[in-house]
Amino acid sequence: ARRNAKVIIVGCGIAGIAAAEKLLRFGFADLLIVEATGRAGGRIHSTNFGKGIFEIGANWIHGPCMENAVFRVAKNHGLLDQTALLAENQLVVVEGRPSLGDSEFRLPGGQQLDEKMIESCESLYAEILQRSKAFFRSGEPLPKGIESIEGFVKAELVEALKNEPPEERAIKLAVMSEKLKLECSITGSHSMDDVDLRAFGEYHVLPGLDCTLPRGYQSLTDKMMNMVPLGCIMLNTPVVCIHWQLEPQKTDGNTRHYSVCVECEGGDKLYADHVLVTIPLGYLKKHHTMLFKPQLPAEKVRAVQKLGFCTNNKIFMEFEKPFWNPSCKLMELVWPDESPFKKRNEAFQAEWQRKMFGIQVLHPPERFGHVLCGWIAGKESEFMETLTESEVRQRMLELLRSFTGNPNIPAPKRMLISRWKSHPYTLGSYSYTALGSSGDDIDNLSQPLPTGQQRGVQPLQVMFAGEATHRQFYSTTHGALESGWREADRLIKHYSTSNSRHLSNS
Ligand code: 6YU
Repeated sequence: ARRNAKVIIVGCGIAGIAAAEKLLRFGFADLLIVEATGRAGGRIHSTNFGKGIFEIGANWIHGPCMENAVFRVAKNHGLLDQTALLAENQLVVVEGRPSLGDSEFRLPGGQQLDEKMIESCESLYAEILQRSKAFFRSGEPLPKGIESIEGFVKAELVEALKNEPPEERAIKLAVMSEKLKLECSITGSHSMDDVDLRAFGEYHVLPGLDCTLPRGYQSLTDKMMNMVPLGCIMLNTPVVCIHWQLEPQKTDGNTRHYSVCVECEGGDKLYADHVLVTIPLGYLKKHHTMLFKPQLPAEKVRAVQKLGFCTNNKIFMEFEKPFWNPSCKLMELVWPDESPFKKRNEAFQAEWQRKMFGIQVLHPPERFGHVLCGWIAGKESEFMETLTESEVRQRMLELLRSFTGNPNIPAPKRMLISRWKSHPYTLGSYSYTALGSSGDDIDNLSQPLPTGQQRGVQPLQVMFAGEATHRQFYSTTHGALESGWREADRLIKHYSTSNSRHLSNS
């Protein structure tokens, strides 16, 4: 087997790191990771803030069980606490909902909603979502005229709430509005109307009670990076163009022929046999026409365009002392005038904070200090990114004062705001199956180029990994990690078969 192929990995997030680490382990020593920013980890980004370590990007291991590759790697590196390692913890089924803990549902003015009513709303909502996934599993036709998750939820609500007295119905619909906002933060979409009803079931939920990494999510990518020699990484090097299908030519007096050339900002050209692209879908959407020469095949472009990529952000606020109930882990914000059936206000800029489904209490305070985190997704989240910290602080203070009914709450002493849409090399948070897309688009995105085998043409010139290329686990760290391994395996397999005769001469 030949292991002297030159491999360039574009992007040093968990997908790129996983691929590099595996390829190095299998003897591919001529390897380089080229990363646009000054750090490894990508959307896994932990930072010190106040008393603790906070996550700007990925938060939880979703479905921490032995089937979850991130769980296994974190466990092997000793990065998990005792609770996460408990066998019973790995068996809990949460159906993809992060475990935020006990919630309080509040109205403006501070009034708390009746627990029984909330329970009935929550179980109804969970049932409807469960049913929405059945279309994917069974392949049965969609209800006439309904193609999105929100469309389906609304149709089910008409039926389920038809006998409710008007007042009860109105408040339940307001709670359902909040649930749909929460769903947007989970899927990372602007509206659940943008999420495809049939494709929604494609995402595979693993068992396990979602857990965090006590030393920060980045402790995982830091550990994985320890296995990649420093000489294999170029930071602060944005790639501007990937030239593939190169004609045989001489490069720098070297007689070896390479099929791919990675052109970096500033003009540096790096030649390779294989380039693994782990760039986020948000960046591909905006830059794919300039990023590849020749351009991507039409089918790949369609997949890039059809799959969804929007924004989910967090607003951390540190306070001198807590003003919240110590048993409350999440304050869910219900606006009584909202309903999934009301037309959305397109001029949301004046009241962007309404999109925030809730405010999480970071727990325990010994680890985090007195910190709250507001979660907000979609266009309102992208608009929030354009505001100054003090504008966001002021709006958050008004929101907190209103929903606690306490006009004396002091302003947070420190803020930390994620701004994923403005991140030039991510341009959003993570992918989702947008209306009209399907798992086939995800598979298309993951297919290496050139497609098909031609004599004398180097196979696997441009390969693709990253969260958006994983059919079952897109949008997650474990999906990204597995996609990196998948592409490493593809190369390892390629060089373990007689196909290696197609490799260029060295
Ligand atoms: C998870 C979680 N989590 C919250 C928020 C975010 C994400 N995720 P990377 O981007 O890491 O790396 C690519 C690199 O490429 C990067 O370093 C770039 O700088 C570089 N690059 C780009 N352009 C370049 C160029 N031109 N040249 C060179 N380099 C270039 N995942 O498991 N648990 O709690 C969360 C969350 C706010 C932003 C998350 C979470 C997503 C993960 O962070 C993400 O998938 C991976 O880190 C991506 O790694 P990568 O290597 O692919 O790219 C039913 C149903 C619905 C389905 N969804 C349900 C699941 C919900 C997912 N949950 C997310 C929620 C949170 C809170």
